[in-house]
Amino acid sequence: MIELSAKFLKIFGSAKSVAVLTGAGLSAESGVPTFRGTEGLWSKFRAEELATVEAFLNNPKLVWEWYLHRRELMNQVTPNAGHYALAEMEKYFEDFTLITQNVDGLHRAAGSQHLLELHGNISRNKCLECGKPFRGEINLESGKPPQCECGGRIRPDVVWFGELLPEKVVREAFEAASRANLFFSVGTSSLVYPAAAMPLTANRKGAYLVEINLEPTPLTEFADYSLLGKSGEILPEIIKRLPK
Ligand code: BV8
Ligand code: ZN
Repeated sequence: MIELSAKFLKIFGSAKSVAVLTGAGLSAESGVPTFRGTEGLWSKFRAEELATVEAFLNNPKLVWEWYLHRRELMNQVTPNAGHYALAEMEKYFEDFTLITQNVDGLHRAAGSQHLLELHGNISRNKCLECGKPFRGEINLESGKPPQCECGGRIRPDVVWFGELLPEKVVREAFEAASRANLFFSVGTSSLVYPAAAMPLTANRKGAYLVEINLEPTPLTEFADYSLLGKSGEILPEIIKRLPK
């Protein structure tokens, strides 16, 4: 049984506007490797080698192989109790926004509606040049990435390092963070910007900031309440305390 602070429960019971930022830690219990953990996806490769436009232009086959491998993985995993708890939480607040850095689609699969995907979605493809969505088969036999009608190269529809996040999604996320009474940062190492700036914005604008993570992060010192542990265990405990 996880002890929850009385102060937190009071705020949780009276909050009107809630926002949540999630990272790879939320999907870890579904079997999706995180990025920076010891078994992290990038332990073999470094982010810069793969999740950048340069890497793709340099070696499209390698980058596509990495994404196809991860897509394979995503097709075999299902949401965990943490995803379902957040989908449940959404129903209890008139203003609830789920902001995710994850590209695995598990929040939508768990039933979350008001979802902002900051870094795109690994199941979607688009043209590098004209941005048009591409629904065709990704066949690497030729060694070159599939081509768009415009002649451009097809890439995964995710945001790479050095790329801007979708403008509308970022604006809505910062607006949600700014008006939140209560902000949860869950399962993220709080290293990647601009996502990592969102909990800080919420805190600065007066939100009660809760961090749920396996380990402390650079955000921990700013958190009003820090819960160390598994999101798949802690979030369901919190949901149990929702006003019936
Ligand atoms: C941008 C999609 C404007 C792709 C991702 C130098 C040059 C260029 C850019 C920069 C630079 N310096 C800084 C920047 C900005 C850069 C950045 O922030 N870099 C960091 C690393 C320093 N950001 C960008 O480039 C962004 N764009 O700023 O554009 C610009 C333009 C030009 C130049 C400057 C700025 C774009 C960032 C988006 C990159 N794309 N992913 C893909 O997935 O392949 S980021 C990637 O990291 C994922 O999206 C992931 O979600 C995200 C963050 O990682 P986390 O989710 O936090 O995962 P991580 O493994 O790190 O941590 C997991 C945590 O969970 C751990 O703490 C662990 O303890 C915990 N955990 C584990 N299990 C559990 C758990 N917690 C609870 N329960 C558990 N069971
Ligand atoms: Zn195109």
